[in-house]
Amino acid sequence: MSWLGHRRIDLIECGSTNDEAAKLARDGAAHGTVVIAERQTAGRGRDGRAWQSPPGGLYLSAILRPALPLVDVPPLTLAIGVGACDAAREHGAAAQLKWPNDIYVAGKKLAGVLVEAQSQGHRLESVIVGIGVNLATTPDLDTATSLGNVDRAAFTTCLLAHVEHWIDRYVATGIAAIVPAWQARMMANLVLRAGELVGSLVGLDVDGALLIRDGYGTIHRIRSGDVSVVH
Ligand code: BT5
Repeated sequence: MSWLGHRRIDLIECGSTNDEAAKLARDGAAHGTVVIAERQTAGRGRDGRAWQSPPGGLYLSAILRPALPLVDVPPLTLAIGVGACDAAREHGAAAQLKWPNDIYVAGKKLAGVLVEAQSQGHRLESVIVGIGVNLATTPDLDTATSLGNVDRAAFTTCLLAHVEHWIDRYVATGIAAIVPAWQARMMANLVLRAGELVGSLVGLDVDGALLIRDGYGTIHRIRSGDVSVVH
């Protein structure tokens, strides 16, 4: 039984589908509700960055109400990346995951994922999963690429099916099934910075912690805190 997108709200334009979905979630919208816009005027990335959202792309946000404690939300974003990567591959792109959650093709960014949790104290109210994918239009950025002329409706259905599959696996089995799937799709040779530490991405530990190898060959486990991509 598919549940992701059982209720769909299609908009011509909005500021950010994540904001629209958050409003709907506050008003009680059900688990699996999806908001899609043809263009966004204030599309957001992480940490206040902008997401270029010209007509022709896919801008989608899903409301999830998973029975998970708040601490289990960050690994959920890895599962969503795996699903988005698979949808792009099914449409012919040699897509890979760039840590933490970007979808890259031949060194350029095809899609991004923005996950935002809404909570009351320690209780998780909802998770808003925002996914932006460049389809017919490539944004005016040297670093961006697009999937090209795919059928937008068919791609949307495919994306929702893959993302649903990986959310279900995560909720059913925890991080165990996600780590190997994520690693199998990840971009290697990435240099990351975590505080004072600069080193290459090794992958994920069995519990989802990030593994970074420093210049002396020592592997460090990073559980939380700010990690950025150097190149
Ligand atoms: C992301 O942020 O990659 C998350 C993007 C999520 C967008 C979706 S669209 C639906 C939903 N509603 C929203 O308002 N957001 C979500 P981040 O990792 O911070 O990457 C942002 C960076 O990607 C920017 O600073 C640019 O360098 C680059 N960028 C901006 N627009 C792009 C685009 N359309 N394609 C490729 N790269 C882009």
